[in-house]
Amino acid sequence: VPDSVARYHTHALGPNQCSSAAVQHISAPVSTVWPVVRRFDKPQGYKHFVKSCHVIDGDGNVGTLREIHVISGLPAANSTERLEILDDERHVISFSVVGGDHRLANYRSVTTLHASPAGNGTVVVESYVVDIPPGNTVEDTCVFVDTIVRCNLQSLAQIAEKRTR
Ligand code: A8S
Repeated sequence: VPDSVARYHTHALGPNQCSSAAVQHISAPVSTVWPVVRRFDKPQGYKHFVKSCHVIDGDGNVGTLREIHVISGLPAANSTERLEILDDERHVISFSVVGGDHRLANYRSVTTLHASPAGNGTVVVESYVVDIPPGNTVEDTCVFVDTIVRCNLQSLAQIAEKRTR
């Protein structure tokens, strides 16, 4: 495991929190994937659950706040999120959930891109920490979040691979 993975994806867990990670291989270079991932103001560029996004405060640097609205059918309406890390050299982005009408309190994720050791591709690692909602189990919570994260990473792969062809 590269140092950078251990460094960014090791999370301290509170007593009522859970954490997991997903890995996605993309057949497109980091230089194609990163411009999509780094747009804190435009998560709907690859996250299909996001219907709209408005920057509430900030200029795209750390501390910027956005409000997203999600598509119907989810147990959520909107979410207020803060940009925690944006590192264009190391290809790291992280945000935390600071409010909103949903059940994922204190959600925080970190996404890192790595040039794939095999050649022209990218390996994306995304990990998260979240509070276990009252009445839910660790298992339920991880299944729900893992599903969203995996959908987002698959969609990212499709978009980046299309741009590479
Ligand atoms: C992300 C990751 C997640 C987003 C979750 C897990 C969310 O936007 C959705 C449904 C919810 O119930 C919570 O990278 C919330 O965006 C799709 C509104 C936060």
